[in-house]
Amino acid sequence: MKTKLVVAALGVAIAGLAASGASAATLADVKARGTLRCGVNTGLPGFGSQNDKGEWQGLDVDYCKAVAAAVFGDATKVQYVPLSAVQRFPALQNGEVDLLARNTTWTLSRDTALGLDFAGVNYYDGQGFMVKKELNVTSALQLSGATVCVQSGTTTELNLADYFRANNMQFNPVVIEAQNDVNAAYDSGRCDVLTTDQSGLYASRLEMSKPDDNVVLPEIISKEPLAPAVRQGDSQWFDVVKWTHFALLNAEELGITQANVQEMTKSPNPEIQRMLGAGSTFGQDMGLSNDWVVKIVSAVGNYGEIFERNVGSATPLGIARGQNALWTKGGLQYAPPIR
Ligand SMILES: N[C@@H](CCC(=O)N[C@@H](CS)C(=O)NCC(=O)O)C(=O)O
Repeated sequence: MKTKLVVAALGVAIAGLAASGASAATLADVKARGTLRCGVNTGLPGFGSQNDKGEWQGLDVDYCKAVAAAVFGDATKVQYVPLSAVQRFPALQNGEVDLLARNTTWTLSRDTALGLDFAGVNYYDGQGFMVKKELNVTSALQLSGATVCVQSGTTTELNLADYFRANNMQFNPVVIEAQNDVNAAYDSGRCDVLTTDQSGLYASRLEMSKPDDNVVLPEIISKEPLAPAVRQGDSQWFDVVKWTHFALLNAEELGITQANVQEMTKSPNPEIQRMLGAGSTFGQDMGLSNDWVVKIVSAVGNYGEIFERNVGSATPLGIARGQNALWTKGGLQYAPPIR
């Protein structure tokens, strides 16, 4: 009985894949198509948004570019597919995108029931609250009875309910699908509180009519490890995305930058030589070229450069490295070795 059920469920899953044209050979499909289809945010400054020339930019967007550079040696071979929180998982499941790089929290149910694989955390985040300064609130524990604006289809919505319940507090949720509308609802005074990932709060604050009239409260109520994701069941493609992420971290650790990567190919350091393809076949073993890391770092720099360019202290978001510093600098970012 149990076996029959499993077989039936598998049949539905396989039929779903066949109907959508998604296959387990994503790397071959991407190469044949000549572009990577990358699911990104519809517009989250610092992570995935379009500039005034219509060009995509952000930390997640740089991950799309890094994977395109690894596959094609050309970071421009990306077709960006903007997705709302609700749209993102079906788009990956049905093969509309090859990679989802959209401030998506790695959770058990997404990794199992939703059939995704997460390639590694490209930003350690956590959920927070923003309120109007005039409310004179200094802690989230003072928010009982508040009206809270939140985006649907997110972990945010679920954590919000848990937090208020756990602290015996009441709240009135205003649940909205598009983040722009969430921001507008809060800005117009329809809600007392806006809640989302801390990174998103800093981005949202920039979009308020008077950014300085808003304050982000100190409490972080959840773990939001944001991670690029692929469909389950395609280890080769999963490896390409996972090791692109690890290459970006290892490049930072070894001091390989966008500016010096060509020079570094002549380095006598065996670790750097291995990574940049001298005398190794690591790239080829994954279905890429052996200078895959040179291509990635030439296109987007290392992880630290991606971070600073998009969300770091010199950007409007002004976020410190914090937990996103390398493990050698007191942070959580750590990659297995390339050998
Ligand atoms: N990390 C959370 C939240 C992701 C999320 O969608 N966050 C919102 C608020 S920062 C967002 O990106 N909205 C932009 C949009 O949908 O255009 C998750 O994976 O569920």
